[in-house]
Amino acid sequence: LNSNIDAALVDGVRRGDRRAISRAITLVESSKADHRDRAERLLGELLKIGVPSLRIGITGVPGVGKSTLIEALGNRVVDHGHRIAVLTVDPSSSLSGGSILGDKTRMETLSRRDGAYVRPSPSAGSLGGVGRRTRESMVILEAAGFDVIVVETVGVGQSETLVERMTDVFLLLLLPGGGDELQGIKRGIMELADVVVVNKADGEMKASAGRAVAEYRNALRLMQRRYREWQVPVSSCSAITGEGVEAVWSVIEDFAAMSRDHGHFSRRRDRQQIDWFRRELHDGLLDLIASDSRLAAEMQRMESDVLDRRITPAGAARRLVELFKQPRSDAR
Ligand SMILES: Nc1nc2c(ncn2[C@@H]2O[C@H](COP(=O)(O)OP(=O)(O)O)[C@@H](O)[C@H]2O)c(=O)[nH]1
Ligand SMILES: [Mg+2]
Repeated sequence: LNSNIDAALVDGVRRGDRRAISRAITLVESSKADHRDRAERLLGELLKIGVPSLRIGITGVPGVGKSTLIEALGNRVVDHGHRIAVLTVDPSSSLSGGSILGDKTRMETLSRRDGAYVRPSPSAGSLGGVGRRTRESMVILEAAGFDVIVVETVGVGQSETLVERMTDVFLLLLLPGGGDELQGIKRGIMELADVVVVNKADGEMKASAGRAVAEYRNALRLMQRRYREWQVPVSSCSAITGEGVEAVWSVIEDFAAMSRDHGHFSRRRDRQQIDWFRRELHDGLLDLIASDSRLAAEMQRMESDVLDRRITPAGAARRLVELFKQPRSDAR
C-alpha cells in the first residue's frame, strides 16, 4: 500500500503539484524510522528525474532583508521564465507566522505565483539535521522542475557554512554602515562569498550604503581569491524599491556562467556529493553508537575524559573505534 502511495507521490512531484511537493518534503524532514525508509526510496526515484538547476545560498544577519530580496529577485526570475523554489534554513525564524514583526519569511507575493514555491523550514532539531534535509528537499524541488533553488539562512553560527556546502552560488547580504559591520562579520563568511550585496540602499541609508560598498570592495581585494577568474563583486540594492535588484540577478548569472565555463561548477557539486555522503556516514555511525548502550556509555565517559584532559580527543576516538570493532556483548 505504501509503495502505491509513494508512486502517486513521485507522480505528483513530477507534475509540480504543490501538495505533493509539500508532502514529500514533510516526509524527508520526518525523523521516524519507517518514514526514513520511504523517504530514501522516494528520493532514489526523484533523483533520476531532476532538472539541471542553479542553487543559490543567501546569508546575512536577521533583518538585513534576505527574505525581502529573495521575493524581489524571485518575482523577476519568474518573469524571466524560470521556476524558483525557496527554502529557509533559519533557526531563529518562527513557523507560527507573523510573530516577528516585519518578518518576510512567507514571501506572500512570490509564493502566490505559478512558477514559485516557498517553504519555510522548521527551526526544530539540530542545525546539522536541518542542513541534512535541505539537500534532500532540493532533490524533490529539482524533480518538480524548479531550475532555480534559493536557500535562505541566517548568518550566525554554522548554518551559513552548511549552506555554502550545498549551493552553486553563495551570496552574502550586508547592511549599510561599513566599519563596525566589517568587524562584526566573521572573516570566514567573507571568504566563502561569491557575491556580496549591500541592501537597504534607499532613503537616508543610501549614502552610507555607497561607502559600505567601497569599503567591502577594498577589503575583498586584499583577500585571497577563491577562484582565480573571479573577483568577488560588491554592489548595493534596495529590496524594497527594487533599485539594483535586476543587477544582483545579472551578477549571479555571471558567476554561474564563469563557474560553468571553468569547470568550478561541476567540481563544486562533486565535492558536495562526497561531503554529503561522508556527513551521512558520520551521522549514521553516531546514531549507531547512540543505539548501543555499552558504546553510548563509553562515548559519554570519553567525552568527559576529553574535557578533563585525561585523554586526547584522538586517543578517545581510537578507543571507541576499538570497542566498536569488538562483538556486541548483548549479541551473545
Ligand atoms: N529600507 C529598507 N528596508 C528593508 C529593505 N529590505 C528589507 N527591509 C526591511 O527589513 C525588515 C526585515 O526584512 P526581512 O526580509 O524579513 O529580513 P531577513 O531577516 O534578512 O529575512 C523588514 O521590515 C523589511 O521591510 C530595503 O531594501 N530597504
Ligand atoms: Mg528571512
